[in-house]
Amino acid sequence: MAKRVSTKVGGKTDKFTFGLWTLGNIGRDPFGGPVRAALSPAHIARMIGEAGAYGVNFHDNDLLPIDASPKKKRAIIAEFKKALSDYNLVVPMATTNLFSEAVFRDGAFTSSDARVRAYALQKTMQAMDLGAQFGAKIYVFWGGREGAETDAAKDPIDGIRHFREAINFLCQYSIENNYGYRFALEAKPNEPRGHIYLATTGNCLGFIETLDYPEMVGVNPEVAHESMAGLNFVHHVAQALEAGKLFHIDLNDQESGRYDQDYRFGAANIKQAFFLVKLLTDHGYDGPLHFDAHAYRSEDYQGVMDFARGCIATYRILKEKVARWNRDGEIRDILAASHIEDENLAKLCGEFSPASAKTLKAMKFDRHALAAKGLQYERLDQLTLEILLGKR
Ligand code: DIG
Ligand code: MN
Ligand code: MN
Repeated sequence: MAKRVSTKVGGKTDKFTFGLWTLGNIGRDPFGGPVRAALSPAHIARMIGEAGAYGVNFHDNDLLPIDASPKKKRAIIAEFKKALSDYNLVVPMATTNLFSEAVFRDGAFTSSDARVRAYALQKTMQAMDLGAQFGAKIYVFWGGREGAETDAAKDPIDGIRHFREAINFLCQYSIENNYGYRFALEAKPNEPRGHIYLATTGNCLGFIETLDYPEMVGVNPEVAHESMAGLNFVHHVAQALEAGKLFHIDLNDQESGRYDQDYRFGAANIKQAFFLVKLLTDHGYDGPLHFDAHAYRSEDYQGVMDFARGCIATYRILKEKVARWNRDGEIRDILAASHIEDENLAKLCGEFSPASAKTLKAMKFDRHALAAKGLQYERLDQLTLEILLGKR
C-alpha cells in the first residue's frame, strides 16, 4: 500500500476516526461466517490512514489478542506504532472489550458474580494502561452485556449500583495514574442482550449525576443506537452538547426497527445526518468524529475502502450543505418570521420575582391572534430538501 506523506492535509482539520474493528470487520453475522480475511492492526491502521482519517481507536483485544504472549504483544505494538507514525494518525479514544468473552455472558461490571465484576475491573484497568500508552484521552464504556433477557435473573437496581461502583473505581484509577481520561458512556437499548441497562443517552446523562466524579464522565451517543430506540438522535445529542457532556460521538446510520446495522454514515437517513452535522457544526463541536460503522457483508477490502471514504465524503458534503442552508435568504426570512423575541418578556420570564409573577399573571394574551399566522414550515422543509438534493 502506498506510503502516505504524513502532512496535515485538508481532511486533518476534521477529526475523523475509525475503530480498528470497523475497517477490520471481517463480515461475520449471526447467520454466516467471515467473508473477508482478518488483517493485522497495523494493516488496518494503514487503510484508515489511506482513507484520510485523523485517528484510530481500539478495544484492548482489537490490538492485542487476549492470549498473546508478551513478546507477541510487543511486536504488534511496534508495528502498530509504525503505521500510526507513517500516516500521522493519533489515538484519541480507547475502550475495553467486555462483551466477546463467554465470561461476560451475564454482564461484566453488572454480573451477579463478584469474581466476574472484579475480572472486568482488572481487564479495564489494563486496557486503560494500553490506551494511555498511545495518548488516548477519551475512554468509552459501551455496556454491551450489561443487561438481561429475564429480570428474574437480577434486581436492576443491583445492576445500576454495580455499574456505578465500577465507574467510580475506574475514575479514581485514572486520577491515580494521571491518565487524564474523560469517560464517555455509550447507550444502546438492546443487542446483544435482550435489554441493556442505560438504554439511551438520556439514561446515561441521569446516571452520570449520581457518580462520585460526574465532571469526568460524559456520553458517546451512537446514531444507530438511539435510532433503534425510535428516538430523534439529533435531540439526544443536543441535550448532551447543551450539558457539556458530548465527549465523543459514534457516527453511522440505521433503518428504524432493524438490528444494529452500523451502516456507512448517511446511508439510510440523509435528512437526520444533515441536521446532525448542522447541530455539531453550528455549536462548534470539536471532538473526534468517530465512524463506528462497517461495510456491507457483500464487500471485499476495496469495498471497505469505498465504505470508509464514503463516510468521510458524506460528512464533508453535508458540512457544505449546512453552510448553504445557513446563508439561504429565504430560509433566514422564514426563521426570522417564526422566531419572535421580546426584551421585556425575556426579563419578565427569565428570572422569577414575586413582582414578575404578578405582572405576568395580570397580562392579557389574545391566544387566537397568536395562533392566526401559519409558520411556513412546509416551505422551510422543502427548501431544506432542495438544498440536500442539489436543486438549490
Ligand atoms: C458498539 O457500538 C460499541 C463498541 O463498538 C465500542 O465499545 C464502542 C466504541 O465506540 N461502540
Ligand atoms: Mn452500533
Ligand atoms: Mn458505538
